[in-house]
Amino acid sequence: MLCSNTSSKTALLTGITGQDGYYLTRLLLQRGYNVHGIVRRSSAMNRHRIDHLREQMQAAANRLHLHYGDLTDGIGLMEKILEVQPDEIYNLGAQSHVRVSFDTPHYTEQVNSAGALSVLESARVLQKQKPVRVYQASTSEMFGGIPGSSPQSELTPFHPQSPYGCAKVAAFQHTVNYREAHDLFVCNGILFNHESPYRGETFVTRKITLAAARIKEGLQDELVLGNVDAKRDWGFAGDYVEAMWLMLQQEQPDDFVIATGETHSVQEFLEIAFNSFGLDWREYTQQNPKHFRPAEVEILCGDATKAREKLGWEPKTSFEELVRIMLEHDHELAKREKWGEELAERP
Ligand code: NAP
Ligand code: G4F
Repeated sequence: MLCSNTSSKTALLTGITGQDGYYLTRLLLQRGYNVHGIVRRSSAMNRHRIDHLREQMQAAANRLHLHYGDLTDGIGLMEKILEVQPDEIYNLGAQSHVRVSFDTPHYTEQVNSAGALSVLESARVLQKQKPVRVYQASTSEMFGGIPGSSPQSELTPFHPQSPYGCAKVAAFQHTVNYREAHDLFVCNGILFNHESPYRGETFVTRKITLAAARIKEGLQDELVLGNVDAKRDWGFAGDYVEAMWLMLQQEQPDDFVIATGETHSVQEFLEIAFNSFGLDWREYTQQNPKHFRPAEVEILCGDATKAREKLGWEPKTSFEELVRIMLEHDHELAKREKWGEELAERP
């Protein structure tokens, strides 16, 4: 059951510059929210998705505000949260790359676990002044790999297989603890992989759709991957942010698995992507050990029955449609890149 009047609410997002930040900000602006986003300083601009959103939603752009901050700077974060006084906080910020977490385990722990704790502490302090609700971006990587434990639901034990997964389990547990110890309205969304044309370019789906399109246009010769046997439950990010929002509109806080219930291998993804351009993926794909992980989660497949029954949420976009949307987008990008090169070569 929904219990909200969304018209003049204020939301604060960490991770607003990422894939989910784009889709969630779009949804919140469409629903009349004032949206505040934490962006971290980097030497190159990291706001291309948000800039695109401002262009797409010019009429709502005055309700979108960005602030510098970092999940590793807990005091600055709390100051910002107390200043903005949000009704809802969505903690989407993370070092979100599983392979990279093996190279940067301490950093990943600081951002993904201690960072989440800083958000919860800020909400605990803010709650003394006004009610606040918090969404924590938990993940199917927390399930990791126990043979025979698929499909995974809210009742499946965690067995993370990476520093990323371990840090997210800690954040999950902190979130549950703040709910129980401090009576905070906090929810864990245990989201399975979700993708889109705004997906980061080093995640496997986007890496494949970009490469297939660029190979089709003669801009690239090969695609170098790791384990193509792994299976994932891939959904569309636009559908999944709806579930995040729904969790914070309920009467009681709770944790929910969000997934499609279908699983596909990386190889299947490759086949569909390359076939759609009339190409054979085997002719263009190499494997390199640097893209393998010291420990791999072999199969993820989620059971989102609880979300369907309690939130009324279900995915709207099929796997085939998701791949098609990503391919169409990346083919357009490749064609533009090719025209650009051809124009530059003209005398
Ligand atoms: P993403 O595209 O990689 O975005 C991550 C966001 O976190 C970016 O805005 C990034 O900023 C920000 N960030 C990174 N380090 C930070 C720091 N130290 N301080 C503040 N912000 C920082 O990830 P996503 O796919 O949108 O995922 C959103 C969240 O859901 C993440 O927490 C991820 O772990 C979790 N999740 C994702 C999936 C999925 O399949 N996409 C599934 C389950 C859970 P920059 O732009 O500056 O890098
Ligand atoms: O696209 P991936 O890097 O996603 P992964 O590791 O499943 O993590 C994503 O989903 C999680 C939810 O379960 C999120 F929490 C996390 O933040 C992130 O969004 O890799 C998917 C699969 C893996 O099995 C990987 O080993 O693809 C395999 N793979 C094979 N070659 C590759 C590659 N992955 C990447 N990134 N790059 C490769 O070249």
